[in-house]
Formats: sequence, structure tokens, C-alpha cells
Amino acid sequence: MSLENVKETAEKIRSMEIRGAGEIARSAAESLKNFVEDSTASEGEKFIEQLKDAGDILISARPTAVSLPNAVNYILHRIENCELDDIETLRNLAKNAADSFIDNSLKAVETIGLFGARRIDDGDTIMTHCNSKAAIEVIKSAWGEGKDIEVIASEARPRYQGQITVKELASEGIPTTLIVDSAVRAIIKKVDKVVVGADCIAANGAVINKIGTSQIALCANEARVLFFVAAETYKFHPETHLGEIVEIEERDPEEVADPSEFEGIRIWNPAFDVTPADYIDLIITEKGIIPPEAAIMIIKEEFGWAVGGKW
Ligand code: RUB
Repeated sequence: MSLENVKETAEKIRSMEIRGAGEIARSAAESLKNFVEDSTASEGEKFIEQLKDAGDILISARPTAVSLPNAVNYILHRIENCELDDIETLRNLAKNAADSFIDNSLKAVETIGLFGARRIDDGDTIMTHCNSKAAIEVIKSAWGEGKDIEVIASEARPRYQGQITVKELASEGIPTTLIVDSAVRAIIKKVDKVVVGADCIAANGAVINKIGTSQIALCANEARVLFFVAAETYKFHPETHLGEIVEIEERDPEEVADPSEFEGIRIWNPAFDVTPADYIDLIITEKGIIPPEAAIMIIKEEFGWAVGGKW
């Protein structure tokens, strides 16, 4: 019964009914919490095994946002080294871990908004891409402080998450403009700062975010426009320190065009791209604002336990 709920959540993540790296992580934590509440395991070892299986189902839903395995591992790590025969304690620890992950995650987004707003000036025109809660929080927070700002958002084909962004910002009263992705270079000189989110940040400071982000970074670099990334620390990828490569999700070609109308033609739909650290001025996290080169320090601080023995 409750594994069904886990599978349902995984399916919603896969189909993008639940989307955005932070939201994906929080819903995975919530789903594991429900799983724990329903679990009938009477033996600690079995309980952990079942929880790991449930976690694996969630992790397999989408490959790129490292927030997903980080959320699952946050919970598992807190019960793995406990007394296995005390099942009630294990259950409570897992539930509390899920709650604290969700709570910390929401607080992190809020803090990022406050920190990020300090880097936004009165009169700024800000460009954003896709739909990132963390990036939007920076913009909303600057607006909330009374800064007179404007936003230009690219639509983020093929799933058009930019449309969600412009509606959300406009509903706050923020002057907002929607552009097609290919208009970025034509208008970048009107932009003062770019603020985007992240699905994953590697040890070398590279940021993996919605496809199109790296082109914006390239244009911003050419035009000497500042490029900021807003990301909670659970978007940093522990294993990239050990040389692991981040998998870039390739989604269904049907999201781009109807394949039956393009017989013999490959339709390629990578969902994310990699922006090298050289194109990023700052990463705004809830622990503070860092240059991309300091990503490794966040990874050591936040995930030393995860990779501990291995480095
Ligand atoms: C969403 C996306 C967002 C990041 C950060 O991609 O690339 O910029 O996930 O979002 P998708 P947040 O729509 O394919 O999930 O700041 O909300 O975690």
C-alpha cells in the first residue's frame, strides 16, 4: 500500500507533475515519511532494507537533480548506524529526519532570498531562466525590500517553465517580460544581473541547470553581466569530488515535436546543461554567498559523512 504511494510520487517526479530540484527533494522526503508511518516491519534490518528500496524507487525517477538522492540519503544516514532492534526509535528517527529535511529546505530557500536580495540593486533588470524557487525568492525578496526592479524571463522550451515564473512574478506586481530562449543575446545588454537556480553543483563549481542556462551564462559573460546562482547546499553533489560525472537527463522527444511528423529525423531533448565555474560570479546558498571555486568546501562541510572514508 505505502510502496504504492512511493511509486506514485516517483511517477509524479518522472512526469514533472512535481518538478524543480527543491520541490522534488521535499516530496521525496515526504513520501519516505509516509512510507515509514505505514511500514509494518517489525525488525530493524528489514525496516532499513525496505526504506532503502523505497529510496531507490524515488532516486530512479529523474537522474540529474542531486537534491533527490541527497534528500533520501539524509534520512537513511540518520538511521543506518542505530541500534537495529529498536524499531520504534528507528521509525521516529526516520520521520524526524524527513521532517527536518523539509523544514530546513524551506528555511534555506527563505534565507537564500534574503542573502541574494543584498546583491540586487535598486533599478536592476534581472534575467532568470526556467522556474527556480530559489532564484524567484531572491527576486521577490529584493522587491519586498522596496527595490525597483524588473525581470526578463526566458520561456525554457520545451516545457515552458518560464511561463510559470512570469505569472508568479507578475502576481507579486513585479514588472515582468517573457522572451523566447533565442532572444537572450539580443537583449542581454539591457540586463544587470542574471539569477538562476541549480539542479546540481559539482565540486569544481560547475552548475547544472535547465537546458539553455549555459548559453545565457555565455551571453552574460560576453556582455559583462553578473551571473548568480541561487542554490541550497543539498544541491551540491558529494560524489563529483571523487570524479563522478553528473548524468544529464534526456527526455522524451515528444516534448519537442511529434516524431511521426519528422520521420527519419532524430529529435534530441537534453533537459539540462553544464555552466562552467568561469561563467559564474556567485553562488548564493543558505550558508552564505560563495564564489563557485568554494563549492568543494560546501561539499566537504555538508557531505563529509557521505563520502568520508572514500577521500
Ligand atoms: C527545473 C530547473 C530549476 C532547478 C532549481 O527543471 O532547472 O532551475 O531545479 O529549481 P525541471 P528550485 O523543471 O526540469 O525540474 O530552485 O525550485 O529547486
